[in-house]
Amino acid sequence: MRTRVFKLFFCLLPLLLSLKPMEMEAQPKGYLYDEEKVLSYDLPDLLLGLDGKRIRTAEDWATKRRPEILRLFEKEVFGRSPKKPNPLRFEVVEEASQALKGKAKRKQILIHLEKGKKSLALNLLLYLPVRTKVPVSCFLTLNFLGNHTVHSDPAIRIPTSWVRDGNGAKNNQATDEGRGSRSSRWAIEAILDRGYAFATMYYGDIDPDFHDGFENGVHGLHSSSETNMRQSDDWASIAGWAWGLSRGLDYLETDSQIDGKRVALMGHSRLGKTSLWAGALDQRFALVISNNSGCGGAAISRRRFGETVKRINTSFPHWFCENFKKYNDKENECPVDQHMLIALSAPRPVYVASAQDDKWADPKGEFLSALEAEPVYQLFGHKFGVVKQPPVDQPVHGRIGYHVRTGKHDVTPYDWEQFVNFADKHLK
Ligand code: GTR
Repeated sequence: MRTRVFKLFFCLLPLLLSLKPMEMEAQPKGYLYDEEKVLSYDLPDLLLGLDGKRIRTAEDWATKRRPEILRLFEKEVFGRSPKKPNPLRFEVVEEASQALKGKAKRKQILIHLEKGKKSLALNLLLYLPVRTKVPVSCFLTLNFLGNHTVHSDPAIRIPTSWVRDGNGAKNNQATDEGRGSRSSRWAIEAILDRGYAFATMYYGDIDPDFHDGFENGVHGLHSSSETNMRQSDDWASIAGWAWGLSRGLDYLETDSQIDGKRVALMGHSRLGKTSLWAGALDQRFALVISNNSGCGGAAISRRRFGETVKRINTSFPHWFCENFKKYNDKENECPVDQHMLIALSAPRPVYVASAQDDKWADPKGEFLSALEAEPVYQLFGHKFGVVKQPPVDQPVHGRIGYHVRTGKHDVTPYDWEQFVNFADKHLK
């Protein structure tokens, strides 16, 4: 009997070890995970202008409705961001013609931001494929734990800005121990093999991911002590990270080896919300990908499936602008919903990726946003190509791309394979 219990314990050990606190939190209790219980709702009309007139042409969308919706998202959801800074200076701090076993060239760039006496520097890591004609298309991404965590390459610089503890970080400082700890999420070699450059920035360089009263990062850079009174539509952290992505693109546009007109944005989870907002604000991004972005990203808020507006505003009070809190438990009163955020990418190709077990992010709601955004793409003569959610692991690559893969909240090589296929179709 004793040996049987012992054996059972050892059989279950890998499962027990896999239940780390973060994963256990993935589906918090007390929220809706049952499709049958989703209440009916009406989405704000994507193509009805604020003047009551219906939008019927691509031109009317681009000149009338798009700016209206963009302003609503600024005012009610993400907050208003400042313009491109001046001066903006780029410094190549490290360069190697042979990296990743000869597969890549590596460049590390500091993006220097200045405002009066204050300054901030953002690290950008860039790998370029060696066997491709330049200029090349590029994926630009943000990472959660520092550039050095995306690959075990010993030359990647370690951030000096605030980092969440764990994965080699101690006392909110990254260490060498974290090197490569998140490499499973970044199919860098596969991306290079397909002829794309890969660029990444650490989101904490741009703005630390905790409620610091908006004193540090890009918010601190822009605030002045006399007028530190925040307005209800001032930018919060997601808008800050999105603004940082545009600074990354500012650099990429100056690099002769990169085709600045073919830069694809990719972000996961909170950074998937960020890539959608960055792509909406900055139309220089040629393609936009959101992976498992959920509430405040691709998922329809009015469904209240998984994470809700109230819950996200409570757990992460620094992500959205103050006005967004008005919609806690009042999603139906918000003048926008997330299909409109997807539509702001139009007519550029946009990709929404979900994971079957990531109920917290509402895979069905993520799909429905993509579907509901299609009428705008149709004004430009583009299609999505489906009317109902495709089965798992069966990607659809119209001008809008979508897949729901088996598995949990994560970024996998399978996801990257679909993103690169999608980019091949639309960027090459
Ligand atoms: C969760 C949050 C989600 C998602 C995720 C992440 O805790 O509730 O909205 O953004 O974090 O970014 O990993």
